[in-house]
Amino acid sequence: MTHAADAPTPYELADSAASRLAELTGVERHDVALVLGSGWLPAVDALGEATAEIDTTDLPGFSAAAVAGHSGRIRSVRQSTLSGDRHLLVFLSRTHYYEGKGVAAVVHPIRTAAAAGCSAIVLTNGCGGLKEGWRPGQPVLISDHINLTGASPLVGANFVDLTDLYSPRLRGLCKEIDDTLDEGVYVQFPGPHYETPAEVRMAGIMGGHLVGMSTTLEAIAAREAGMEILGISLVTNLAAGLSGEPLNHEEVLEAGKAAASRMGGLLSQVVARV
Ligand code: 8IG
Repeated sequence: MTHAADAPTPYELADSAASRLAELTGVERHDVALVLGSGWLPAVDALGEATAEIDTTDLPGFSAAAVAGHSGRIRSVRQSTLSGDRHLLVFLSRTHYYEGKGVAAVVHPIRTAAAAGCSAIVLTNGCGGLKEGWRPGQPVLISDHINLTGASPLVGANFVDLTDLYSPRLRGLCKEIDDTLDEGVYVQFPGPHYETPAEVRMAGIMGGHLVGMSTTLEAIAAREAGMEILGISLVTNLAAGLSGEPLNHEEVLEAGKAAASRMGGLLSQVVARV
């Protein structure tokens, strides 16, 4: 036996968190999980009726989050659809890789959602946009990603396939709802600093269209857990060097407020059809 023999594995910790979540929310199983990124919080009320809201720190394995516009809370939302009620598990914030708490902490919500019964997850983020013509406030479907963190949530000889990581079926549903939606490749930088203009050019040469500090590690963990994944970026700013102006966090929050009703409508419609 190693010294870690009595420490829970990340999967056991997620099982404990899911059990406690069921107790605290009174919801035995959740159906679809959503993780809200920068600028997405104003869209949450469109999803349905909040039946419970808890602090992440009420659950095993979560630590406190602290970024303006994020709150370390988890909401259980009941959505009434033609095919009956479904229970959404909404993470109002995420743990970012740049917080230095380790990759296991970054993906603990994902594993908890899977353990809570979720078969699909919607990963949202706010990010910088590279494509000509994209404007702040514009949603973009993530078609694929490039993970520049150099990290993985998986440990050991666990060779998980990442083909079609971002579900073509769910992207298709989004386009049925809004046929103006564009797609792009999301590039995760480690952060917390934004990119230099040269790094943004590099991301473009590599085939990227969106630059951010989240999502890819979560998507990998969600794939490992067998969940269907939808990734949606809100372009909250043009990537560094493209607008002639420095980046700031306020424009991110502003773009979110301005886009809230469109984002809320898209999210609630797609979640109803997942
Ligand atoms: I909001 O331009 C947001 N998050 N890396 N670059 C990176 N992260 C971001 C950006 C951006 N905008």
